[in-house]
Amino acid sequence: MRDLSLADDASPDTAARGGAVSTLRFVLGDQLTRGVSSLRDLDLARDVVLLAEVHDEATSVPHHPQKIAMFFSAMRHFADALRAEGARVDYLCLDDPANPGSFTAALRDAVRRHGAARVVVTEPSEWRVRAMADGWAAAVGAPVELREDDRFLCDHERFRRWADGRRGLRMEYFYREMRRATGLLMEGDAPAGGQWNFDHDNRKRMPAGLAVPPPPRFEPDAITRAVLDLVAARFGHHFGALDGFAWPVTRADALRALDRFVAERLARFGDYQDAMRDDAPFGFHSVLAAAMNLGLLLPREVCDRAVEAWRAGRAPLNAVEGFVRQILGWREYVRGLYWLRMPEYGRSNALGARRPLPAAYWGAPTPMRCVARCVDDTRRNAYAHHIQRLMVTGNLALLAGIAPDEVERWYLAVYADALEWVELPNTHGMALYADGGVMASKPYAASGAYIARMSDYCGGCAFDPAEKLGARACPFNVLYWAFLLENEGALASNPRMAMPYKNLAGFAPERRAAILAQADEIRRTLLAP
Ligand code: FAD
Ligand code: DLZ
Ligand code: SF4
Repeated sequence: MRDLSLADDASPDTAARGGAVSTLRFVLGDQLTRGVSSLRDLDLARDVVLLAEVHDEATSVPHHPQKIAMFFSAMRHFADALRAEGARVDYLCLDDPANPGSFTAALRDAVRRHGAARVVVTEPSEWRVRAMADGWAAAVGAPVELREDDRFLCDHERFRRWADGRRGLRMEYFYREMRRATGLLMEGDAPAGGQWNFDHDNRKRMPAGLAVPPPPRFEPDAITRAVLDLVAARFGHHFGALDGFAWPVTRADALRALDRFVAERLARFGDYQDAMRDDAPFGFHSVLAAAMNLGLLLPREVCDRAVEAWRAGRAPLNAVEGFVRQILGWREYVRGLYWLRMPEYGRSNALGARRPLPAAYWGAPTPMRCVARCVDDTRRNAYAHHIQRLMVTGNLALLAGIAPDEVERWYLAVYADALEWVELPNTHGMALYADGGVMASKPYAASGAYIARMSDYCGGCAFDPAEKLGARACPFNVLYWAFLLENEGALASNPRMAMPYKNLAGFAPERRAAILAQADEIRRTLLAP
C-alpha cells in the first residue's frame, strides 16, 4: 500500500504548493462526506484537510476489530478521494511514530506544522468528543469554528421545538412531523396509502425454505489489506473476528450496497423485519447503518431510493414505509433525543440495575442457543439486526438487571455501526428502560415465547420455551416473571403493564418464591460475569 503518512505525503505536498495554510479542516472518522459542512468552502490552494487515526479513539471501548478496520480504511479511501480532487491532505496513520494518540494533540501538532490561522470542524456526533472540542481552541492556540452537521434531516433546533412542552417524547409523533416536513411518502397532506404506519403487517416469521439474498461483500483492496494487518497486530485481541471483512469503505461501494438492497431485499424488508433465522444473520435488512453513520451515504438519498422503488412498483408500501420509518423516524429521533438530553440522559438508571455483564456476551459458551447465536453472529460479522439486539441480548440484559453502563459499553464496542449518539438511546432507553420511559412507554421485556415465535433458535436449545419453571425452563421465562416481581414498585402502575401484573397477581406465594430463587440461580450460573 502507498504510505499515506504525513512525513511522506503531506509535507512535500504543502511545501510544493508554498504559501501559508489558511484553514486547517479537521474531518473526524464519521464525517466522510464530501459535502460535510467543514469541507463545503474548501480552498484547494490554501487549506489543508486533517484526518487522524488515533489510539484514544480505537481504544475508547474495545471496538470490534472489523469496526476499527472499517473506520481506518474508509478514512484512508476518503483521504485519497480528496487528494484526487487536488486537496492537500494531512493524514495521520495510527502507526506513524509521531502520532500523539489523541484528537486534541493531533490537531495541536497539525496547526503548528502548517502554521494554520484557524481550524474548521463539523460538530462531533458524540457528546464525549463534542466536550473535547470545547477545549480545542485553547489547546491549539488558534480559533476553532464548529459547524453544524447538516447531514441529518432534523436539526437540533427543530427537535428541540418538537420536544418542547411534551410530556412523552414518542417517536411515532415525531415521525409524522418529519414525514410532513420532508414530503416523504406523502400524498398532499395525507400519508401515502392512507396510513402512517404499517407495522402490524411487519411481524411475520421467516419460513425455513425462503431464500434470503445476502448483502454484497466488498473484497479488501490494497488499502484495506494494509489496515487489516495493522488492526490484527494492534487490536487482534479485541472481541471479534477480522477475517471475512467485507464492509463497504468508499462511497462507490456504499452506493452499490444500497442498489443491491433496493433490488434484492427491500421488497421483503417489511414482512420479515422482526424475524430471526439461524442461517440468515442479515435477514432482509439493509446492513447500511455503518455506511450511513460513516457518512458514505446520506439518510435522505437512502429514503429517496426506497420511495422510488415503491413508486415504480418494485417494493410494497409496508416494506418501504417500514424502512423509511427506521431512518426518517428512529434514526433522526434518537439523535435528537441524545443531543436534547445528554449528558444527564446517560446517567439515569430507573430500574436500579447493577449486575455485571455476563461473560456470555463476550463469547463464553452458553447453553442458551439464542444468545449463543446472536453473540456469535456479532463476533463473526460485527453485525446483528435490530430484533437480535433488542429482543435477545437487550431483553436478557433488561431482565437480568445488568448495569446500563456495562451494557452500553458492549453495544458500543461490538457493532460496526455503533456510535454513541445512536447506540446509547437505543440501549439505555429502548432496550433497558433505564430512562424510566422517556423513549418507550413500557419496557421491551419478553419471555421465551417471543423468541420462539419469531425465530428458529429454540429447536436444539438445552431449554424449552414452553416450560416456566424447573431445570428445562427457558431462562427468559423465569427471568421475565422475576423481573416483574423485582420491579413491581417501578412498573405496576404503568397502564401498559396492567396485563402482566394482573397475571402475576394470581401467582401463589410459593410460586413467586420459586421464580425468584431460580432467577438467582440463573444469574449465578448461566449469567456469571
Ligand atoms: P435496517 O434494519 O436495514 O434499518 C434501516 C436503517 O434504519 C438502519 O441502517 C439504521 O440507519 C436505521 N435504524 C433502524 N433502526 C434504528 C434505530 N432503532 N435507531 C436508529 N436508527 C435505526 N443503530 C446504529 O446505527 N448504531 C448503533 O450503535 C445501534 N445500537 C443499537 C443498540 C440496541 C440495543 C438496539 C436495540 C438498536 C441499536 N441500533 C443501532 C439500531 C438498529 O438495531 C440498527 O440501526 C440496525 O440493526 C442496523 O442494521 P441495518 O443497517 O441492517 O438496519
Ligand atoms: C470509532 C472511531 C475509531 C475506532 N477510530 C477513529 C479514529 O482513529 N479517528 C477518527 O477520527 N475517528 C475514529 N472513530 C470515530 C470517533 O471515535 C468518533 O466516534 C467520531 O469522531 C464522532 O465523535
Ligand atoms: Fe433462547 Fe429460551 Fe429459546 Fe433457548 S428456549 S433458544 S434460551 S428463547
